[in-house]
Amino acid sequence: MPPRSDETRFGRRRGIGVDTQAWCTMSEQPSRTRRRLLQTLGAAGLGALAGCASLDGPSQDGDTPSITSKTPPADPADYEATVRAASGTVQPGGDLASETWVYNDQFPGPELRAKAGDVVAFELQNELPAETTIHWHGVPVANEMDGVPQVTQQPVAGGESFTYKFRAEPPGTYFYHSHVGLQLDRGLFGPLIIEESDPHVEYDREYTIVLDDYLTREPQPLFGEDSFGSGGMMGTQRPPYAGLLVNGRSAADPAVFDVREGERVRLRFINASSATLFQVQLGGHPMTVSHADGRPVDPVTVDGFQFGSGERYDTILEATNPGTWEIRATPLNGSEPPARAAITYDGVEPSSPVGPSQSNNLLSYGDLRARSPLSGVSGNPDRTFDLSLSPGGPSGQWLIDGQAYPEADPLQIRSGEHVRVRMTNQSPVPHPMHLHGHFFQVGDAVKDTVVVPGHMGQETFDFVADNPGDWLFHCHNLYHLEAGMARVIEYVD
Ligand SMILES: [Cu+2]
Repeated sequence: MPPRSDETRFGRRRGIGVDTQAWCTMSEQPSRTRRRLLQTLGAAGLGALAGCASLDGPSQDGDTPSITSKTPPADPADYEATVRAASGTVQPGGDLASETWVYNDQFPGPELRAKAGDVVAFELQNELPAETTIHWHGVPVANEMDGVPQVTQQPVAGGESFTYKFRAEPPGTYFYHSHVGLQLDRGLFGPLIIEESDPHVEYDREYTIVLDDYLTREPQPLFGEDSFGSGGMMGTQRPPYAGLLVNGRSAADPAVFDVREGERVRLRFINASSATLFQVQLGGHPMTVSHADGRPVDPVTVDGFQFGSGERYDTILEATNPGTWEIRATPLNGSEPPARAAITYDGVEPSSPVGPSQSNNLLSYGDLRARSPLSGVSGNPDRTFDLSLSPGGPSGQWLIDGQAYPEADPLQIRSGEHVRVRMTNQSPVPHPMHLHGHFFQVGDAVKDTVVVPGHMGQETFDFVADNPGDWLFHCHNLYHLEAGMARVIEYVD
């Protein structure tokens, strides 16, 4: 890996003077060169850029209003919690115990819950022998709270702490995780729930169901001189996992969710895996999808759904079929046995869970209708990016439009713009693409992560540039991210 922390504006090369006049002249240079210069110059260079940047496209004196950068709330926190990253032992069941890195000695990390509108303050205490950060996946926080090393903050050194403060909104099902290297795949993740005051679906109880792909050894990057030769393109997609887990439990000692006959149960499914596309189904029950990536949708009843790393679906279970039933999450891009958990009805004799039958009605993005579509994304966009997703480079990197992060041009936008991103997947494997800091409209759904299928699959999303800052846009397969599949989306006004 290149030594990223030495190359960035949050890096260690401080104290280089910036001649603003010279910088404005430099801004005429190709943007990749500018980016490198900027990275070398450090934070001062950014300020200079803000004063003189020019780029093609709609100008600021057009009809795109300028939008002020979001800042963390000044109000005192309504809810505070400490999230301590440290080594710990996890025991998912069977022979899967390992010593790894976790939050608050729990695996997954503790469920953080807040009410919509609360000011929350989460103190990350880093007791790891490495730098770390926390990213609040899906929550449009102020840029400086987004937890992306070298893009939004200096990583937090071992022995140090950092408090993330933001307003918990909008309500939804989210998760939080380390955004440093492959740390998420060690176990540094947990659910984050922002409660609705007035949900559009009724339910009597709820459970959070976190799906994960689990290693018993330290994760290693899959790219490098040998990866293409040894495994081909598929070999660079994901490591062989020791098991697939529900809430940190393997099928040998599964998580069990109790329900009562007649109840409506909200199940919040989070794909917190590092590289696994899952198909999720229940034994004995259809699933009514009520939220996609935390955003409310018109309820749609299906036999199951597929989702990629970083996606979330909330579903309502109508408990009308007493028994013991299986929740099954089958990997679609791996050969491990499915992740399994059980739903048991109160008062029913324990028995082995009955699995789902063949499904012929799986959710597709076209089934999703957001209750509150994004405003500002109808009509023609102010700016369109056509991006190919492909493998490439001599060492098996993963590219967005031919470039591997961090040696990649930022995608430059202006505040207030309606931006369209069209992606074509020139590889055989799916890519769950995630945009930080914004929701986007994909078809009639509002999401923050969308899977672009393999073999020339295409997806298009639209968003409004309403949260100024530098934001990461990347594949949420960590091994692809680590191999370059990311770009910075940069506001230049
Ligand atoms: Cu990918």
